[in-house]
Amino acid sequence: MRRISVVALVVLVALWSSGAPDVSQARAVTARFHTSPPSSPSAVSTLRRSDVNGDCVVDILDLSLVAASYRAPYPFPHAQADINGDNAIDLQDLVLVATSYSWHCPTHSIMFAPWCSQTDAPGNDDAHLADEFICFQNSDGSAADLTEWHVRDQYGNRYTFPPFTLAGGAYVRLHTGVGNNSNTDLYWGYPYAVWNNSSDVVYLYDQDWLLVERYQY
Ligand SMILES: [Ca+2]
Ligand SMILES: [Ca+2]
Ligand SMILES: [Ca+2]
Repeated sequence: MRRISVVALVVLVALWSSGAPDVSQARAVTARFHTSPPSSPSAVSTLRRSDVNGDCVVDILDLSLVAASYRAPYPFPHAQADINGDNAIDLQDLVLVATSYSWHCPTHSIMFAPWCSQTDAPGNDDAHLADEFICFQNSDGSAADLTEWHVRDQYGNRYTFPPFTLAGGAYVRLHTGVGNNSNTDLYWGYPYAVWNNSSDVVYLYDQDWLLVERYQY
């Protein structure tokens, strides 16, 4: 109910500020694949970036900062309010904060790692399922137990981690297809491609289904 109220507030603020949303501005955030960790802010998930004021919780304060910068000319009053990094502060940013509402910083540091992910396998993805993979890195110094954590895409396809520990500073690739699990590679064993090539959303939940990470590409 609280989230519905927030979304309603977002829509009201947006309509009050600018009339009907400008659909022409809607565009997907393009994922960039790297061979090493990038330093660009685009590597930080929109979930974390929704904490505009950096106080480790996404709440009305963050929403108000985006609203205060709504459609402001560059330089923005609050540059961090451009959640999706498209150089405009608009309805997309408000919605991203609203859909992250009540998120708290996790006590661990498992993040989606676009630089070691490959959502578009070479050739036909359905014929090369083991070559389609997403990647998570542990940016903390200590190991993290990911046993029975969950991954899902925007359509609700779900994967549950087997007994697995990700060492501090390490990363793990989750392949869509079949293979032998190791410390660096896990295999979903799914019969079809999961990750859209152009845009999708990666959700990571802990063992209690609390959202840890959400990354839109
Ligand atoms: Ca905040
Ligand atoms: Ca934006
Ligand atoms: Ca794909």
